[in-house]
Amino acid sequence: MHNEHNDEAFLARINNGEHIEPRDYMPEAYRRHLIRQIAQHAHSEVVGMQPEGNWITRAPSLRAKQILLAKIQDEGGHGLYLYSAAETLGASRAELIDLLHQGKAKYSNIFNYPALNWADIGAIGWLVDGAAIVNQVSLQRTSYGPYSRAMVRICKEESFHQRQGYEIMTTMMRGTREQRHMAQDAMNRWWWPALMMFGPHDSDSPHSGDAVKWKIKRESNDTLRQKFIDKTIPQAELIGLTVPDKEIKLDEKTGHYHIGKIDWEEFYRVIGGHGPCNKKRLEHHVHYHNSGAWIREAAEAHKKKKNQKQLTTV
Ligand code: FAQ
Repeated sequence: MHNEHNDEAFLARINNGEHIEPRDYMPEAYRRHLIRQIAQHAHSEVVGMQPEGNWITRAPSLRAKQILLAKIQDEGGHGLYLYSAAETLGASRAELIDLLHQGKAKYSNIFNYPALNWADIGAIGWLVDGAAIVNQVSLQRTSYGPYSRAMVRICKEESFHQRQGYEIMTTMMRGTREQRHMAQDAMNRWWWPALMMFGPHDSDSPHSGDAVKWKIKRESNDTLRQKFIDKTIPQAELIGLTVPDKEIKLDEKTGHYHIGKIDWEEFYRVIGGHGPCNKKRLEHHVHYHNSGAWIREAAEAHKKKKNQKQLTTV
């Protein structure tokens, strides 16, 4: 199947704005690029349940607990849509999880930081889901059909998550001095890692060339980061939070905020496995994956039994 004619026709379809579907011709490099990105995205959703899960039993009210539980379940569901999208490219969920456990697949830098107090749950919803939405709204127009359709559904839920996070931050900023201090402390710790979620600067991003050519990425890492910055700084100011960056300046002409330097050494350290919680996150995932083996076996046995029954009744 692989020949120049196919590759040319494939690029023409991409440039024409068409979706590529699972049974369509695609270059092997396009397929591999998507599996890497979708798998990392799926792992992020699932590992991202951990810092929040830590607060279910300590949520300050029944309402807050219900909302947090629903949000965490949503994240698990997002992981499932994404593993399914990767399966349409020929990569099984078991295989992808195995790569995660071997440390060969990444997940978002952001989930290697601890959630220390209740305001962190607000900061995760507002800043982390907020950053995820900016990226994912753009990915709704990605060229691979199943990924694009998964994004449409995920974005609807993420926007609710962002609002619940902002509500927590707003409530805390209207509270006592200690609560305002907790909210500011969470802002100080999550702001920079949230900016890193968009990946390295465009000039240092090895995958961006192909991603843009194949319209997997519709906007660059820096463009999306800037969108998030421009949207989020006024939200912080509105509730009295200070953005932890002395170099922030609004360019009146362009309407964009200028920010200080991002600490890329920290980013590479964290995604290289040496962040504050990398070890804990991975060990937790491995432990619960292994202790849940019995339910996967039971589900397989049930499926087999059901199929046999159907065969005997035909
Ligand atoms: N973290 O050349 P690029 C969420 C790696 S979902 C870790 O720019 P690319 C929901 C990158 O993989 C959050 N690693 O790469 C939620 C590559 O390494 P590799 C997840 C990162 O792929 C909320 C290397 O650096 N969202 O939060 C990161 O073109 C609350 C070079 O980078 C997605 O995954 C990073 N932040 O662009 C859940 C969105 N950035 O693979 C629970 C889909 C870069 O060669 C609670 N993904 N790297 O070993 C994307 O849009 C892209 O993959 C980027 C990176 C933009 C993340």
